Amino acid sequence: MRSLKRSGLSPASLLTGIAALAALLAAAPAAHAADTPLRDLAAAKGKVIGTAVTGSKLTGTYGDIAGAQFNSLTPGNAMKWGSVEPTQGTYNWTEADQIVAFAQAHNQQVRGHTLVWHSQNPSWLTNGTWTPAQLGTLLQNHITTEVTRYQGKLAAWDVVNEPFNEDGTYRSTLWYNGLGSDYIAQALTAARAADPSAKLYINDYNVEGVNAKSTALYNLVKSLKDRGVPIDGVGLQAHLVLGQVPSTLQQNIQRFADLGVDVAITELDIRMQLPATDAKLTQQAADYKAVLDACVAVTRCVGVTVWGFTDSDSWIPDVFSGYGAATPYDENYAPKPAYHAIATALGGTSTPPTGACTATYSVTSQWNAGFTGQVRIACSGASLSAWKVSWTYGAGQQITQAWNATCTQSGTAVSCANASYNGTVPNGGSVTFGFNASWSGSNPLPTVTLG
Ligand code: 9MR
Repeated sequence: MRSLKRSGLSPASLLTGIAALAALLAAAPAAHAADTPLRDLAAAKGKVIGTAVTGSKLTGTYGDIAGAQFNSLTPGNAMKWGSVEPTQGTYNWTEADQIVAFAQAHNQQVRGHTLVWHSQNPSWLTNGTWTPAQLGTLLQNHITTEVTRYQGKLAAWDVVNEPFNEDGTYRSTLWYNGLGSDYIAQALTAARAADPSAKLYINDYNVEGVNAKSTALYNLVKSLKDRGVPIDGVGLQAHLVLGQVPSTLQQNIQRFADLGVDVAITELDIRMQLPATDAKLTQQAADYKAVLDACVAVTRCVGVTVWGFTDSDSWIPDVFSGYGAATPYDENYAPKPAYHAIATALGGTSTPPTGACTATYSVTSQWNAGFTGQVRIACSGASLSAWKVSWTYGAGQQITQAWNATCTQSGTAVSCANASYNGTVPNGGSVTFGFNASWSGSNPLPTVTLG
């Protein structure tokens, strides 16, 4: 084994090298290695590209993609009242804190979600009998406690979630029934007092196009502004159905912008009846692009958050029986046509190298003279019956052993072909092979070519 002294590497430069490698690994896109991460494309357009996340999943490939591709995170459930105060007066901030820490470590914004809702409240709250005065105090204290905890750390809060019925009347909830529609102004005012730096939003679904519900939201925002109640933005959730992006989406975004508030697409997903076919995935890509295009076209549309980036972390199959495949990555973390459509709408140019199959190289462990690497070949909207991947190393890396593939290295050029038993990669599936190698100097990730 090469000693530090003989390698000429000081401990400090070795540490720098490891830090650089860690940065590269964190930045390694899950799509084709040459693709520009979505967050870089979005940043160049001054937009946010976000995803809802589950805190316990933020390691491994899920964590790598969440960190590398998105510049904003929304806790899918972790900040809801039922999560943070399951017993009255007893708080559990573990998952919410974890997501905020992950976001800070990855230079990401956080959207707080959500303070006032009719759903996912603790049972002590929903089962209690409260006077209007008590309800007002509970609401005020909840908002003050939670918003103060994250004061200065969040870009935005979905203060009020889903206040309207489809016909534009107020939804009958614990809050509306006890406090009348003024609960909305009370909540916004309390949130502003607790964190003057967070943008305050009202968030709802089926308000993406111009319709009775979005017009009710429009009229509410207008009257709040007229009254001087703090309101900075509206969240259009955008839980959409394949082929049904509202034709008035951009017009609707524009009318809120003209009112003087920001607009965010906060929970985008586009569900289809399973099984997913190439035609449906192509339609879905067009739908994703239409939503991104509408946001990019309006300056005050701050960005788009997807409600889970992978089909393995989506609420759709649990709620809409027979539906799914609603997010930009499949269940095996292979980017779908929708991923590439988002990239294209954000100004990217890359497309999958071979149909819709991609090869992703990663270093799974590394020590002072050696490392273990892995390549994953994943297909979505395409399939393979045999595969070959190749890459070129910088000087100093030499493969010593491979498994689940036959690899040859000549100088710096590496070529690996499938083993007899894993040449088939079905649509929606993936295969992985691994190798051990030696390295010296530095160990940057190469660009892998499939085919
Ligand atoms: O993604 C959330 C899911 O894990 C929960 O089971 C569900 C319960 O209603 O809430 C989901 O998120 C919702 C979001 O907070 C508000 N808009 C609708 C979303 C989907 O239900």
